[in-house]
Amino acid sequence: MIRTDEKSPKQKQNIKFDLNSYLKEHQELVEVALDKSIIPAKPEKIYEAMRYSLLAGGKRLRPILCLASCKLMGGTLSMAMPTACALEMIHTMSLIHDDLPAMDNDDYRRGKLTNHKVYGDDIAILAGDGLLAYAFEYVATETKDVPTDRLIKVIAKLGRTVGPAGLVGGQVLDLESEGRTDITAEVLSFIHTHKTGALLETSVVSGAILAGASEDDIAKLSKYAQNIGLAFQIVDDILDITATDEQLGKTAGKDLVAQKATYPSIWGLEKSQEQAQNLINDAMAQLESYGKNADPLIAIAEFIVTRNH
Ligand code: GRG
Repeated sequence: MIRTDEKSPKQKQNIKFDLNSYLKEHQELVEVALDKSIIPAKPEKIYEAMRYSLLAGGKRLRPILCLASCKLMGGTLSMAMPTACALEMIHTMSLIHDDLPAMDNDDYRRGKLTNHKVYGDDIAILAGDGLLAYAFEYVATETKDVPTDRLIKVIAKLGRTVGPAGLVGGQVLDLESEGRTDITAEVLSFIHTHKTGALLETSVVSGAILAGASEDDIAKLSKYAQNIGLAFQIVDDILDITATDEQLGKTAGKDLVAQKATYPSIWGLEKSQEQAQNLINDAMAQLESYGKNADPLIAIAEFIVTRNH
């Protein structure tokens, strides 16, 4: 007789969530959606430059966070996919502008020559501007089966995240801090919560808004995302010291050469690692009430502190 109440060997071992397969599957979905999102047209050069950076790979962490959070809150992948693509367009435009000679002056990004190295500074600026504007058009026109009030909330949140209260503000303070030796952990935290954390938080929260999540759920997911955002940046600073050019797909050790204030320069490597781990533990605690449904977001949080690229 077959006993249906008995646990299989797999269940007995309490098999861990397979993040690699999850990331691979979702990265593939995002790649296909991104490829379809921008159809080449005239003038050919600008579409080519926009697609060059948008389709250059990368972890696709922001779109995946948006999709995972929408799913956790009872929504579908298709409800969140246009926003997921827009998040990646915004992220990519910020990388293109960040790499310009007037900013960080980087030659490599995602293992390829930076946009301005291939197309020139003028086209790279315009490719960034094009991606930014198109991101908003894309969310507004392509989102289906989502009530308009939710969509407007998402569009407003995206706008706030990009502007002076988000990425732009963080980048300005970062530029002003260059070459200064008196940068405190508080200033550094302001820079990173704006430059990096804001877009990660918006990725998670916008997925939840699209799914119609309650204020209470949004507050928990926002806290989760703020914590992983800061941990992500601390790990980024650590990797700049410990990883290779090949692992990073860009020049390693740039912060040290530029004598830039980073978490390891303020706290040392060991304390930085410890702080990142504490933030990740706090992030995971926010999701306890969702049980196994939160496995993807929990595993992504763990990945952030253990990644080597
Ligand atoms: C947004 C209007 C506007 C202007 C841009 C240049 C700028 C203002 C802001 C800088 C933002 C920036 C480059 C922050 C760093 C974010 C970061 C940690 C990038 C690396 O992210 P990963 O590791 O990269 O997710 P991949 O390549 O995997 O996507």
